Amino acid sequence: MKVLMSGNEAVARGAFEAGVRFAAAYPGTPSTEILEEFSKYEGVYAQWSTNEKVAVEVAIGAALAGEKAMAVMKHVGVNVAADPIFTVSYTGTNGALVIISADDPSLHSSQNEQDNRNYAKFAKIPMLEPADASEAPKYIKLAFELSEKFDTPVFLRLTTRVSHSKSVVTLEEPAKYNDKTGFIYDAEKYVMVPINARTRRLEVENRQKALKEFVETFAENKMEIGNPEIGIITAGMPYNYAKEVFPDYSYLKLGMVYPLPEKMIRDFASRVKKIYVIEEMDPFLEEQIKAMGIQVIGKEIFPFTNEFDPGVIRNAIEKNSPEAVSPYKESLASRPPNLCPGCPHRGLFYALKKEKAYVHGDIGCYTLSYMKPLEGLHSCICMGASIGMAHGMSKALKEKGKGKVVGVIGDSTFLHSGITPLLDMAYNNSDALIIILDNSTTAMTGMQEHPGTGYTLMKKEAKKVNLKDLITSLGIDNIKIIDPIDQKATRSAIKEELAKDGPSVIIAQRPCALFKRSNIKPKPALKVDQDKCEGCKACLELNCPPISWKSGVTKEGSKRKGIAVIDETLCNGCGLCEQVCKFGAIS
Ligand SMILES: Cc1ncc(C[n+]2csc(CCOP(=O)(O)OP(=O)(O)O)c2C)c(N)n1
Repeated sequence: MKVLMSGNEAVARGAFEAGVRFAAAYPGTPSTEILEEFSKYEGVYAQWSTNEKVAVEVAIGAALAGEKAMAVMKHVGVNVAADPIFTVSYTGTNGALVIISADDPSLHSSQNEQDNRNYAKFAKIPMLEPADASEAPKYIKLAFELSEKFDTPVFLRLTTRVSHSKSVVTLEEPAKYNDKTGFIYDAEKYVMVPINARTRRLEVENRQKALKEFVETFAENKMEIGNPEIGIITAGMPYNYAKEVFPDYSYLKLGMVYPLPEKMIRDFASRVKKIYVIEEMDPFLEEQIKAMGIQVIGKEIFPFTNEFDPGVIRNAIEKNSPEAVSPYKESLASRPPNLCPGCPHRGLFYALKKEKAYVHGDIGCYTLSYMKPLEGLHSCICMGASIGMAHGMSKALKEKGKGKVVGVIGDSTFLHSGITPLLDMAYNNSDALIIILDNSTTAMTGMQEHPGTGYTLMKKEAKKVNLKDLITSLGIDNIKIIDPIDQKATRSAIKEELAKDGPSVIIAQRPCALFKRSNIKPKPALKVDQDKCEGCKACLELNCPPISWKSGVTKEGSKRKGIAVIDETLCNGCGLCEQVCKFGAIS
């Protein structure tokens, strides 16, 4: 049967067809749907881990027990997981281990644009890269086969466009699950103390050699000889773009982007006159091919940044210029993101702004509060960084920072990588205030469960971590729990905790406005009383989507030049604007 599937759905399907029954992940766009889809297949075990490092370690454990296991994450997740990844490359995997990295050229929803093909070379781990969803099932199967054959972890790299676009996928009969689980003692292979690691280090080089030979005949490295004047070496989604605009050129499409098939590349180079290497982001293939002594044209004319599209490729080759940009770029109106109506984060940041604090942010929906008019946070680096940064700044500013330095972090992010820096704060006696925005879910990536929600990915009830107890156990004495929509309570909690010496934590607790399991039911939409509104625009400072401004509505004896209006179809009735209006005009 043929079905239309996204790349992520196709990877999940392919893994299931390959007999994979074990997977762990931490959500992150563009990778998230892989585990969500995989978890729906019968007989599988799939879990959200607290972070990507844990996900990889869980998958390594399963692989050492003989399973075919996969760990899934977005590109920056590989940074978090890098420590175990670099060493499991030495130990090998016993069962099989595939690590999926979903990269995000153009930073559609990421804090950076790193090219994770570099990790393959850096960690000496082979990497496969499908060009679209239709190739994805075959590629994940091949990744597991390679892992078993060479006793190595294997990377499968996707990009946003492969993960999220749909292609026709041919479904195959799932392989029967073959239970090979058990544990074989082999300390020399699995205990990476220096004496053993030195031996394994040599094994890695032997494996590299074997892989380099294997890759010369790997069927997914495909040569298509057309017009011999121009040859294109490419991989992944850019192959489709190039094919669309230059169907007649000759192609070497690489299914394995590391290690490279040197003989095959030399053979291709001997058959064409001029070679372009077409790849998004880094000159990863280009540099390696140039190091073989083969002349190619690459980043002289293709951009280093952003996703390509057929227009980028056509422009670059026809205009022979790195200035070349896509002719399609200008057509979409920009739509800046905003917090949803009823979002609890809005209340917290509205109150926090009044303190004129130095706020270190983190990654989640709340990051959106940095924009005007809330201007709620003033830095954001990576998941978990807010706490360490607040602590560092507070120590550096000393007296100048007293009552000023704040870190804000979501509940999922806190559990991902906020616990250790908070322990550091307690241990080193910080004066910073940390605010945990506990909306009972991982909202930004689409409402995934985490240890604070009380449910697992597979919809089983789970132990729910008690944040207050956890934070107390780290050595923090000043802890307050507030509802961030309640402005009076929120403002006084922030004021009080900022004034204290030593570390403080406020847990701002209210479920996400879109959260289905919430016990807070949406209330009727609020309305503006036209007679009472003085047109002061205080409610507009909330940047709440339903609130807008209607000019030209004047009132006798008043400075009013217009009034606030609430779109009832958007308002969720949270009541924040009601508290902000000094004239009692909103109810
Ligand atoms: C290392 C890493 N992994 C995953 C992500 C993707 N991601 C961005 S924010 C976020 C979590 C947001 O949840 P939470 O902290 O609860 O805040 P909320 O969005 O619910 O306000 C995730 C998983 C990322 N940016 N970096």
